[in-house]
Formats: sequence, C-alpha cells, structure tokens
Amino acid sequence: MLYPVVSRTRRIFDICGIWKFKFDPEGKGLSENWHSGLKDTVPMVVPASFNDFFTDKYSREYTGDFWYETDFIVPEEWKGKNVAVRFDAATHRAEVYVNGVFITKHEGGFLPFTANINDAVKWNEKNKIVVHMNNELSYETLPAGTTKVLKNGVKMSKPFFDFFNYSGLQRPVRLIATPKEGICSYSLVHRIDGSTAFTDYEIKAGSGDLEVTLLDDDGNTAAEGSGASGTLEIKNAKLWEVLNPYLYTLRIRLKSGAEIIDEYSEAVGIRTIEVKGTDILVNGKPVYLKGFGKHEESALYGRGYNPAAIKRDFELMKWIGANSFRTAHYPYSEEILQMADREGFLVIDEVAAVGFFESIMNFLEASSKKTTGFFTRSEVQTKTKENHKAALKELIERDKNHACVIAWSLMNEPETTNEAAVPYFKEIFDYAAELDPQKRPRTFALIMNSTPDKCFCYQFADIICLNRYYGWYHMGGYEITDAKEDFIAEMNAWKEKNLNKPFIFSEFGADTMPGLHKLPSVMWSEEYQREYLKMQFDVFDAYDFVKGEQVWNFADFQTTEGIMRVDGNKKGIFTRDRQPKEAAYMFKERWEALPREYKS
Ligand code: BDP
Repeated sequence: MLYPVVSRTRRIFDICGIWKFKFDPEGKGLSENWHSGLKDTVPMVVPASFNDFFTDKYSREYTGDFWYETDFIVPEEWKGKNVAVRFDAATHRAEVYVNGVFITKHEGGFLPFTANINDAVKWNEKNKIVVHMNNELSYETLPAGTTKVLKNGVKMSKPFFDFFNYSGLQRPVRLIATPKEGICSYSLVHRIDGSTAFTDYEIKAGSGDLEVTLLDDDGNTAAEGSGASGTLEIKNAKLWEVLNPYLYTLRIRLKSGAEIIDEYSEAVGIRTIEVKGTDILVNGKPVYLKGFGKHEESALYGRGYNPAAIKRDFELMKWIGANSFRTAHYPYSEEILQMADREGFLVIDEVAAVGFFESIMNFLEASSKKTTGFFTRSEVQTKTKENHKAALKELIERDKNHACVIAWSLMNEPETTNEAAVPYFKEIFDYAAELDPQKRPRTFALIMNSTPDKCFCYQFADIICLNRYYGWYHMGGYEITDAKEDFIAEMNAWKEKNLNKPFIFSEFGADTMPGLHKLPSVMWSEEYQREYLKMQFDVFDAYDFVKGEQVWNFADFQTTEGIMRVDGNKKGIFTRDRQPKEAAYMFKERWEALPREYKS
C-alpha cells in the first residue's frame, strides 16, 4: 500500500477527469452486463462526490448502486511490469471490471486499494474500466447507519452520524506500473539519543539486495543501511518538530548486482511520540494540543479530494495558532497527511468507526439517557467487527510512517454504557497495537453520556478524548451557568479516578450563524459562541491533566437535513468557504499565547 511515486523504475498514469456515470436504482446493472460498458450515461468528475453537482434532489440524495466508466491506454513499454489500478477511495464499496473482466472488490469508502490488471488489459489499445459502486449504510458498515425505503420505493440514507453521506470516486484513480517483484512496503521506528537518532527499518520486497539511504534536503547522505531490516544511525539528526518539521528523503533500492530492480523514495520525519503520565511527548518534550476536529469536505466537491481546500485549511490553521487536528470521522486523503508532515501538524488519525450508537441525532441523544444496545447486536460482534479490523489494518498500513500521525482514534462516540462493548473494544485496541510498529497511543472519542461512572471502556484509551457539549446540547443559553457546574462535576469525577493519563477535548462547540449578532447573546449568535467558548476555556484551564483542545469544528459542514441543522452543521470556527467567524480571533489570541508545553 505504498503511496504511488514515479522513480527510475516506477510509472504513474493519472486516469482522473470526466468519467461516464449512471445510477442503478433497481440494481439490474450486473444482470444487464453493464460491467462490459455503460449506456445512457451522464458525465461525472473524478475525483469528487457525485452529490452536489446535481440540481435535483433525487440525484443528490441518491442511495443504492451506481456506476462509473472511463477508457485508458496502457503503454506497450509497461508489458514487463506489474500494472495495477489504484483507487485512493471508493465510497462506500466498489467492484472493478476491466474490459468486462472482474478485477477486485473493496469494502469501506475512505482507504485505498490496488489490483493487478495485467491479464485483463490490451497493450497500446483502448481499455475500458467500469466500477460498480454502492453507498448504502447498515449496522455492519463503517460508518454505520440504515437505509430506508420510502413509500415511493426510493432508497434513502439514514446515517447514525452527523455528516452528509457523500459518495462516489472521491479520491484520485491512477494506473501504476512497478517492477514485477519490487518493493512492497516499509516501516520505520525512531529512537533519539542526544543528538543522534536511530531509525529501525523493515522492508518487504522481492528478492535482491536492499540498499537504504537517508538523504538530507541538500541531497547529501545522512545515513545508510542494507538488507531487509536494520538501523540507520543519524548523527546530528534534524528532528521533525511540532510546527517546525524537518523532512529527510528515505530512498530504498532493490538491486541485483549493479542493476537497480526497483527504487522508491518518500519524505520522512524523525520523531518519537509517547504518552507518559498525563503528558503527550513529542521528541521527549510535552506538547499541548491546540486545534480542530475537521471534516474533509468543501463546496461542490463534497468529500472529494480538493487540493485548494487542503492548502487553504493549513494556512488558516497556521494563522490561528493551531498545532493539531483529528481526522474526524474517517481517514483523510494521503495528501493531507503529507501536508501535515510538511507543516509540522500533529494528527489523531481516525478510522471510520462512527455511528456506533443507534440514532439519527446521536449528537443530541447522547446527552439524554437513551441506550440502544449497539454492541449487543450479533452482526456488530461479527460483521461490523470484521469490517472494523479490516479498515484498521488498511489505515495503519497506509499511515504508519507519517511523522504527523501521533495517535490512532479507533472509534468516534461508540455506545460504551453497555458491557457488551468491552470485548469488542479489547479486540480492536489490541489489534491496533499489534499492527503499529511505532506503538502509537490509541484513543477513541467519548460521547457525552460516557461519563466516568457509566463508561465501561475508557480504560482501553491511552489518551482520554472527550466530546463534550455542556452549554450547547446540555443546558444552552441562559442555563449556561448550570451547564458549567455539571461540566465541573464531571471533570471532578474524572479527577477522582486519578487515571494518570492525558485528557483532550476532542469536541466542544456551539452552532453559530455567521454574521448573526445579538446583544445580549442568544444561542446561534456570534456573541453566544464566544461566551460558550469562554466557559469551556475556564474549565479546561482548571485541570492539569487536560492536555489539549480540539474544537468542533474547523469549518461549517454539510449534514443530512433536519430540524437541528440549518443547511448543515454550523459549529465551524470558519465558514464553509473558509472565512473566520468572530470566535476565530478569540482562538488566535488564546492559542498564540499558550506555550507548547502548557500545563507540564
Ligand atoms: C458529535 C459528533 C459529531 C457531530 C457533533 C455535533 O461526534 O460528528 O457533528 O457531535 O453535534 O456527536 O456538532
């Protein structure tokens, strides 16, 4: 699952652009042989979510099977190579056909998959790739939800989560030519001793001699190694630091005598990450997390890969004094992690295990006493868990070498108030530890009613991430003084547990209509957002074990329509078109003043 690069032995052919597209509401495509070629299609942008281009509601909300198709040529020169197609994401599931031949299928909409197409392609001629997709939600899918059939027979998505069910080929699709028996994967684990860094590496590759070189940014060799595993010793190592990252280039060569069979290079940062007591340590030094829960989404593209939005978001995050974000509620594009590596941002990398509480308004009902027994369902303990583990494996395999990734978030707001969740959690948390060579801290975001007296699962987390909405879902407006007391009572209860672990507020926020001013404040006004935040900061600052705050959300974002959502969720500190609300200036002032090692 290496990120595709071009090197002396590797080639990429980008097949993004305008594809053919078609809905298949009756699911008759396969029996009518659509996989050999589509008729009566509309043009569709790849990569992008299909939803927001359409002007009719049926198409925007479409739930069910749908199809994509395009043509491509495979150069004759690639004949001796392993030719594969790589989908960076196909939401939520896909079956791929080349020239009518079944190639592969994949479950889960936010992680890449590749498949060899050598036997199906015609060299130097037109080839047809057809993708049969589906975006239905169920208890077994990540994210979870249900699919309702309206009285008129039309299917509709009912997510158990608070973001629009954007779907389609949302990330790039590329053809990749690599050597037949080349470099498959590598992993790095760093140690620092004074001014020297030691990087243990392990490489999986075909047979041959492996040569590993670490190059500095002038192209000079900083360290060398050979063989499938070993240690690079980097004298006077330049570390990857928070907001001040240094990136080396790791170059791997697979050789047979003087001949280079394969070459792969990638930018890598050297840093350590550790949780010690209530501290989060990067390179042995404590760091207080300031930042956001985000979404990967923007106007028109939906959840589609949008490099302009990525660039703007990082500029805004730097401007406001942030140093971190969580990839709520699914793995983001690899290019976002590359940018975080380059900008020195700390990332809590989340798998799409969201909606594990049966509610279409979980954000609201989480504050109530409602229980749904999500983990008591037999399909959850079997199919969902299988899908969860598969996604986790793909996530960690994809992201394990990124310096920016400092923790894995294994679930968002699962229902932990039922003991049935315990064995599920144990298996997932153990599995993450087993998969990650760097043994990063593992966490999950605790829903409002996962309080110290009710939650059966917080003991699994190395970092306790709280999603808390005191003063919004719980006693908003004039009742905010009571909300504050309840908030303090919960925090005191955590304090009494003396867990000796860092706590982060992974969510807190108040919906705010940009430009709505009201004196005195009312909920939804810019004034109330500031009052609400002031109250949160008072509480955060009162507890030494609170080691971070990631406000919900970076920007306003699209959700399912409903009485609680005005054209989406408005908790953004920035608007959906990435302009500041008043609260942005409040964060800027606070975060620029908080030292990196705040409270340590
Ligand atoms: C939490 C969810 C998040 C929601 C947020 C909210 O984790 O996805 O968008 O609440 O209600 O429940 O704004």
